[in-house]
Amino acid sequence: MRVLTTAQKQQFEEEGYLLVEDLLDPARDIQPILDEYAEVLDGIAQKLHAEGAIGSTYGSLPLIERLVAVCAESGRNFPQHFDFSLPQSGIKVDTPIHVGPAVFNTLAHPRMLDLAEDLIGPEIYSNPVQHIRFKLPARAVAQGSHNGLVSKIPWHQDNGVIMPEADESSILTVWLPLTPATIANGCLQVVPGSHRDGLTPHCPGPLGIAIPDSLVATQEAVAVEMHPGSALLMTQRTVHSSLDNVTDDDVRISMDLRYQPIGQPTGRPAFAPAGFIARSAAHPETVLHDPAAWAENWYRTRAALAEDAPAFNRWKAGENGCA
Ligand SMILES: O=C(O)CCC(=O)C(=O)O
Repeated sequence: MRVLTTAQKQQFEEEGYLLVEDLLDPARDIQPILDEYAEVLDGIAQKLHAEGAIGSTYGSLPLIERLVAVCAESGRNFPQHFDFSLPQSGIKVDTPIHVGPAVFNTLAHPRMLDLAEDLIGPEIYSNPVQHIRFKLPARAVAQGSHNGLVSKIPWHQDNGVIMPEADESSILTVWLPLTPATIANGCLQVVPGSHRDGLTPHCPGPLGIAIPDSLVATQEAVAVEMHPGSALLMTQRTVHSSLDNVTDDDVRISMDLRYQPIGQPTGRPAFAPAGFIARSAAHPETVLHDPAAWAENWYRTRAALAEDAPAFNRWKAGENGCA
């Protein structure tokens, strides 16, 4: 079923991004994801309490308040415990990952796939470059190295953080807030039309792989505030970043998912076993429907990468103008 109008598709092509309101239903589609993560947080809080790292499990608090309390008191964050992907270095056989059924059901949600079909056609592959981000207020962020799953993300193109094999692929990013995304709690900002300028050089830096600010038309950037259930679409060349969460007690929770036509390189060959065919008109029998099988594919990927982790991106300090 079509989701986008011709005018919306045209806007996406021209601007490189599109805000789609009310794609999913917050009560029916988003709440089960938050419930699943509340269970993950409960496990973390119980363990920290048993270790004596926190004086209370904060079991009576709702998800956001509980996460802030647990992180602030323990001085620790748990991005990898929530994420449904793996880090780009240091993967071990027991690196935490959460690949639960509510997450899979979101990746495979018929409305998501209808939306993707409008832009990339009926042969749809779920690209395994994907994350959940719990963007914390500064007082709950653990001191030490920056982590883009809990803090701001610098200017980049998604094409810039994957391998060159996918430079000609048509990867669609669907960014989905699970709680309101506001300027105060660190929503995304995009540079309209930036997808037309090709791949801009990126450099490794303290906030991760980033386009140097001098190469970004920051004065043209648009901050995109969003409601849960709406979706922000971006091409793989759209320049974007996220703002800092400057609230005292709010957490911006979001998923970023990616879809592409079946058969094109994903740009993350290291995660190959974890990608899957999400919809196929030509070969419906190849579609993955089983959340447990998907989870198992991630566990297999993790085991393989614990043995041998290849490169995850192309940029190196000291090359291509990078300091
Ligand atoms: O959610 C964020 O803060 C950043 C997300 C992002 O940059 C992406 O999905 O490519």
